Amino acid sequence: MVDLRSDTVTKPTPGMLEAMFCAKVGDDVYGEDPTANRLEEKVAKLLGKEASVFVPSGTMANQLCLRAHTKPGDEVIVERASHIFNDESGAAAALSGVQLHPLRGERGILYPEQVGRAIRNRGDYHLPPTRLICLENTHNRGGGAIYPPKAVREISQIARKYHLFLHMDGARLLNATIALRIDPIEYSQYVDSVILCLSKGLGAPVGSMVAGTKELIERVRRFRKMYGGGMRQIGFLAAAGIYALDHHVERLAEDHKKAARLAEALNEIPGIQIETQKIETNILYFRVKKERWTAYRVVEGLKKRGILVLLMEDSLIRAVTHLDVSKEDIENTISVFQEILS
Ligand code: TLP
Repeated sequence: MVDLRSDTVTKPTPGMLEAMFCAKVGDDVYGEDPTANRLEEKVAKLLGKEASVFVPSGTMANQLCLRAHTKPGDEVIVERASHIFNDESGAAAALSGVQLHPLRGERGILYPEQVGRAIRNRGDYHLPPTRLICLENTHNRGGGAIYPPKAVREISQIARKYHLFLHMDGARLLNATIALRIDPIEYSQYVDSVILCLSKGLGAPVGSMVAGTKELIERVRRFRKMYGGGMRQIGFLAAAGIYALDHHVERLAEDHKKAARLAEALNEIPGIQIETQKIETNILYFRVKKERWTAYRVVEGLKKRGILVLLMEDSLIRAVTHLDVSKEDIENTISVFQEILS
């Protein structure tokens, strides 16, 4: 099977499994897991933040930040197609009691003027107080779009001016920094909290990191416990994260090349319309525009021939490249597409 549904599907490599097997562990709820502590120090340093904490998932990482930054009744500015708005099962309302204020970005990217205009006037108590702005980098439903660091800097200036917090859902932050060849600090310096996922393109089986000030991370730890995310001998998982950061960051560039190659070839096939105008990282979206062919039929046809892609709402199809998809798999995928749509 060539599984292009998501970069979350990667399985640990033999080297990663070896690192997990050899991990020194302790009880992390008591702060005694040496490997988890090492990972947390490593990620804090990578992102130029005072502290970081390991959490089970990207969703929990985002939600802990929302909870730590806000009070019930606050408003949070998000992008209309963001993961926090669409893919976290309504958690912001259920767990933090906040109202999300979605703005429509360009490929998921919000522009500073637009954010500035959306901030509520605090003098009027009809209005919910804006407390937090969330940016997603890279933007998943935006087709792996990269936030321009300049836009993040300008949005951070607006946030500071209005005393708002700024959060970055950097589930795929390192895809952005590898593509731009910049230090992750070029983003993290502007935000109060940043998350990154170890379990996507980096190839670890589980885990995400939240980074910020010591004070914020203490609050996040408390809420992590409250949400049932306080785990025990997590060094086995943290070891996979350390291995991923040591071995799988630079190689993200290969995933970007594979996505670009796939998009270029799909673009040549009559009946396929690539939605992602510009392939910047490892995610692409496309539609099927061929008589008698539905997106469902294409997805099922591919599946029968060993290719998995994701059927989204509105007949959009997503393909994501990652560690477990080789160049040959991409060429094979292209041939299968040509065959079934010819
Ligand atoms: N995204 C998953 C699905 O939930 C859609 C995927 O397959 O792409 N932020 C962003 C930008 C994400 O894309 C995801 C996962 C998360 C957060 C949440 O991560 P997990 O799945 O670890 O909760």
